[in-house]
Amino acid sequence: MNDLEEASLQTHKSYCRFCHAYCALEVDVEDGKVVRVRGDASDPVYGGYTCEKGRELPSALNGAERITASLKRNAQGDFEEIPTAQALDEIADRVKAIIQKHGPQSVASYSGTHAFQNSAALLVSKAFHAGIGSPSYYTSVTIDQPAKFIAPSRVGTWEAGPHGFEDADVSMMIGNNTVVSHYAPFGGLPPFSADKRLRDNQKRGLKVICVDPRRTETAKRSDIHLQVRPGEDPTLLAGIVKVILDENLHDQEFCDRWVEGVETLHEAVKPFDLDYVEQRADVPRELIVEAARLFAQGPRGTATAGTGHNMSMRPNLSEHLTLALNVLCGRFNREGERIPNPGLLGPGTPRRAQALAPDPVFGKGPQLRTRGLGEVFEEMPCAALPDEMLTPGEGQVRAFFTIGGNPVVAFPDQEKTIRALDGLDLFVSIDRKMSASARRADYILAPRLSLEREDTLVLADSWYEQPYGHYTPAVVDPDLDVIEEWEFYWELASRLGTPIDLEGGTLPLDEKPSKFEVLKLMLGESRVPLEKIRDQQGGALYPEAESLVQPADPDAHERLHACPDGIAEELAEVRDEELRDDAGYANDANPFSHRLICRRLGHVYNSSGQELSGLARKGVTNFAYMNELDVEALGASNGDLIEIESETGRIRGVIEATDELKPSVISMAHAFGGGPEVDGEERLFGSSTNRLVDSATNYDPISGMARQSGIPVNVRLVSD
Ligand SMILES: Nc1nc2c(c(=O)[nH]1)N[C@H]1C(S)=C(S)[C@@H](COP(=O)(O)OP(=O)(O)OC[C@H]3O[C@@H](n4cnc5c(=O)[nH]c(N)nc54)[C@H](O)[C@@H]3O)O[C@H]1N2
Ligand SMILES: Nc1nc2c(c(=O)[nH]1)N[C@H]1C(S)=C(S)[C@@H](COP(=O)(O)OP(=O)(O)OC[C@H]3O[C@@H](n4cnc5c(=O)[nH]c(N)nc54)[C@H](O)[C@@H]3O)O[C@H]1N2
Ligand code: SF4
Ligand SMILES: [Mo]
Repeated sequence: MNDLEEASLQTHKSYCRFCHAYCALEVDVEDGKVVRVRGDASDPVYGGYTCEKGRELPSALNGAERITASLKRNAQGDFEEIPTAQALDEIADRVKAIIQKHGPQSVASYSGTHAFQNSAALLVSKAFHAGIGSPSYYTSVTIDQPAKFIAPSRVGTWEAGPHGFEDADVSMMIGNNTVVSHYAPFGGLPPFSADKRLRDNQKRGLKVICVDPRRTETAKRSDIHLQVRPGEDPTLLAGIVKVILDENLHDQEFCDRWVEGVETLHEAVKPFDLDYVEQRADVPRELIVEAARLFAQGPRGTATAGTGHNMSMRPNLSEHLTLALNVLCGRFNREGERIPNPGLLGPGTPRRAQALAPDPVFGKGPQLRTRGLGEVFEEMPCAALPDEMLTPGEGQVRAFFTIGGNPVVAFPDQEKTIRALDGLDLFVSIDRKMSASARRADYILAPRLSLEREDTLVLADSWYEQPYGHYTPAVVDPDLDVIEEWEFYWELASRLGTPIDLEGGTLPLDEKPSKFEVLKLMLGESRVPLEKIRDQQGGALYPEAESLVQPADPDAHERLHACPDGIAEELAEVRDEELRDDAGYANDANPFSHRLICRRLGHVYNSSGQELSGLARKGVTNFAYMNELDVEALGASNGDLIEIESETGRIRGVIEATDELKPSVISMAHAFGGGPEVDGEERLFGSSTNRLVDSATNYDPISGMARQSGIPVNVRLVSD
């Protein structure tokens, strides 16, 4: 590098927003362009870690596939560039007319995974909807793991929170592969430099139990791997709970003081004896007992679950039984202990060693017209959104905004989703590329991307096991006519004259506030002032946020519910299911030979990344991974095409043999492929497993979650 080049090169601290792990970065900028990123080795939490996706950020910002100007569909159906301000005027006029004619409920938003990466998008969008009086607010949480909110809301919560990971003796990870996904619920393996973190903790003695139908990267490192039959977590977990209670391995002192319903739960799991569980879940009884004893022995550490069992049938029951393991074994922080995840941005209220009453997050608030579904934790369930677009009458969704999401490949029942989107009066997408969904929109607004935005760690605030914070300025300005996701809602609200009320006050509508002002109003009073985090370069620890668990109120009387209403009944239903087909699968009238399960691939993020050449090199199709014996039985070999058919749809996939799966299981990533326009090009684009998913019959009655893993399918060899 010569002196001149060196002079124009600047390095800034920031963080990656390709996924929810937010790795701290050093970003090299030359002539206003990001040319390189690397992990910030001085960061106290990440220590310099990045993954293959984060390292492609320069091409995500500068790549040819980036939408660099807002687009409008013309009368011929083609997209034409339009100034963003003009697009906003036109959109606002159309929204006004739609609200006048059909009421506010007809205007809906869906925030997908990339909306979560903009720290102001979600809450401003939600407040916009409240401001126009529309309950039609949807996010990807309701096609992800809504059971994570539902289960504790039925059980009650422990104010001082669950044990953390860093001092755990045991960790049970169920349908969760954090070393690849960089996702874990609190108490599980923190997703920050996860691989090294797992290794370091195992070195100090942590024991790991993994529950997964695939011998994943996590399973390979585990002390015990329970290779459960897809969808049979309720049975397996009921069996583990039964062993713990039969053998009196639970924390009796904790349960006596703080838990009710232990006997009821014990009674409800009685029919799940080892013979039955072994046969149904296909896990050797010795391993079930060993896992139960190892977990119960603890004494510290939690059971946590990822998408695996949440995508399967009965997610609320599985998530409840996961939580029940923690409740029975008392895996909560006690008086005088350090709170592992104090968070910086929440209010500084004390955390006491006591139970808080259950407060169900469902069954109240507005109802939908679809399948008896309604609001869950103040959101509407995505699985019902296409029906709400298609069903005529009052409340029909006519105007739809998708923000950093791709419903065509992410929502259950692709055919219905496409029909619903194509029938809208107005469809606006904010997306950086011409995704399978964006290509169906009336307007595509070009977003300001990560590294071009100021942001702070709102979503992840309570995920850190240290008092960690990071506020990044925008590192570059793209010099394009682009918009932030929250600005879209502010621009609409200012044109409609509707309020955006946030925690700390109302957004001014006459003059656009700065992002900092928006974040301040959004967060209200925070434990560490946002100014302080903003003024610090890079990620840092804020020891003043450290806190210890306070004693319980002397008259604390609430208790955690080990077996809230509905759980015993659901367990009884599970036990009543007939084990019908050869593979021992329950509850399916039709004899399907295989089960298709979900998984994540390291080099892409749902439907993002496939378009970047550096990542595409690692594969552009979502291989259908299957056991060698299954491949042989088809008379096939690696690279051959198969047709995979469920009760309601069919896709094609490229075979890849693996010994990580038992026979009869196919493991395939979702969010590949596109609409019918890429049919026949599975080798180039993959295919959408959601074409196999039926949202109308196999769904959870509380959250609407459809069965998106453990999908019963048949397979046959086909030719190109
Ligand atoms: N069968 C099955 N279905 C599933 C799942 C499964 O395991 N199996 N998983 C479910 C889960 S957990 C989730 S979260 C959903 C995901 O559902 P979605 O969030 O709807 O899907 P993504 O593919 O993540 O969509 C992200 C979109 O954001 C765009 N994007 C990328 N960067 C930016 C940016 O900086 N700004 C903006 N505005 N847009 C950007 C991408 O181009 C892409 O179109 O899918 C669910 N669907
Ligand atoms: N690289 C990468 N990272 C990602 C994503 C990505 O697409 N790529 N997506 C992001 C998103 S949106 C999310 S929500 C998180 C999800 O994060 P994780 O939940 O950790 O996602 P996965 O890695 O798919 O792990 C799910 C596991 O569940 C297993 N599984 C499938 N069916 C069953 C079942 O019936 N029972 C049990 N016990 N296990 C089952 C699968 O084999 C798989 O190993 O990851 C995020 N991170
Ligand atoms: S894990 Fe990878 S994609 Fe996720 S934040 Fe870190 S570098 Fe970015
Ligand atoms: Mo997700």
